[in-house]
Amino acid sequence: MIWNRNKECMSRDEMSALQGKRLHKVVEYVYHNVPFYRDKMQQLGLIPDDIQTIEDITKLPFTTKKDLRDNYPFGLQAAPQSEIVRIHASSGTTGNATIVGYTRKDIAIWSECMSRCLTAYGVTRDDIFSVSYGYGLFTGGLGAHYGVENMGATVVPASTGNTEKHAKLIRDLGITGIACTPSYALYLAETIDRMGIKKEDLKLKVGAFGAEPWTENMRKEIQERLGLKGYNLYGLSEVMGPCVSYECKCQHGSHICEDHFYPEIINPVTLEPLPKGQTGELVFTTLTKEGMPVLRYRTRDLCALMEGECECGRTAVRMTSIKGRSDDMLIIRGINVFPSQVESVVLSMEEFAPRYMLIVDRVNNLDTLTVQVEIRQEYFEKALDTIGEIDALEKKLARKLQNVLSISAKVQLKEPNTIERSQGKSARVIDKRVLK
Ligand code: DLL
Repeated sequence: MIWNRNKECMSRDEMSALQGKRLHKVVEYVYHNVPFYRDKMQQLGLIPDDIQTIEDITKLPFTTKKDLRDNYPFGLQAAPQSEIVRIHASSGTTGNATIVGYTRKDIAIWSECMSRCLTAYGVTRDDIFSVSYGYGLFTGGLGAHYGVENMGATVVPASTGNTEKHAKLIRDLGITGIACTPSYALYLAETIDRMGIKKEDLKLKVGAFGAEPWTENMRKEIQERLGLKGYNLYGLSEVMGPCVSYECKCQHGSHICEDHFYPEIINPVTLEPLPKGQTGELVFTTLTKEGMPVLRYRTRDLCALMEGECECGRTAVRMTSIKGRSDDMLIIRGINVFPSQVESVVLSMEEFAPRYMLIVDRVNNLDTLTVQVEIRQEYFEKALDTIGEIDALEKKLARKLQNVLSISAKVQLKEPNTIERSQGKSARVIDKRVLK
């Protein structure tokens, strides 16, 4: 089944013509409504009429997460506040979140694209679908939720946490589909085992997994343990949320909703477009968004584009799985974490030297984060006499980190000069997770 045959199966010429028309419109719209884009275009000597076809896109400037951060909170918003019906936020690199506002039309397009994904996975109105991405500022929960409702299937807004209760609901309600991070799916499988629930007692058929990198081995393990078929779901808040691309039954790359999100692949160093099929940094331009459109947004995700019709009948261009990042962003329990966010917290506390280390691990399929920080020599000599004081300082840092990162971290205070100094570029992260 195909949710929107008109758009998902367009001929290349029709698609390019539509993209060109939409690109011109969005460029005109941001030129008149977002001073940031107008300034950037003026610096390049561009006016909206210079952008007529989709090929003209390479004339436009790039947008980065730093641009969003520098214009925090609403600087890149194009629609008036009265038109914004929802706001989501994603991690910034130094504590300031990236704020994304959506108009009613944006939410309708998001839901439509999410319904395309679910239909490609084989979900129908008869399915009961549980959404176990976090609900809240993160786009995962509400994004997937609206897509399920939009297509008329039944949504169970299970969210994360409370896994035993969730496992019981999956069995008792005969839940047939689940949307969550792949690592949460493995954790759920373990919980189900521990509770003595058998795979045969479950009706699960489909999993919509994303928000973090995962491998074919993880897919196999999840499928085996939960008795379902796992599909990739990709997206990012700055562009929309989950729904930007999705696997079909052929599972040979993820189809991009390219009538709404135009993809390019660039060399992250020279910023030049790369020839078709080469791996580089994925860049998106939103073609229809009203709330916060982005022009040539650098995702930092590394992948390649695959053209040509897929056996499923869709013509929409596909992207390979994400091969890595061109920056230092970590994804821990589905949440984006930048080492610089930890640094900003450490530097804000006089008790600490600017020496820290993030240790990321995966224990029983759950990501853990440990932050080691060196206590400043003066402070160590003067103030830290008792275990109680060390304990209080640990708790204070843990609280601040939780506030900034939105996930909990275990804090380990270190004596002065004990965190290993690296020779060249300082290594701040030890990621022990091996994605098998
Ligand atoms: O993670 C949106 C989302 C929610 C996607 C639920 C899929 C499912 P952000 O928090 O802004 O948004 O993080 C976006 O997560 O640039 C990738 O690095 C990574 N990512 C998202 N989906 C995948 C995936 C959501 N399927 C960042 N595979 C992106 C690998 C993914 N990485």
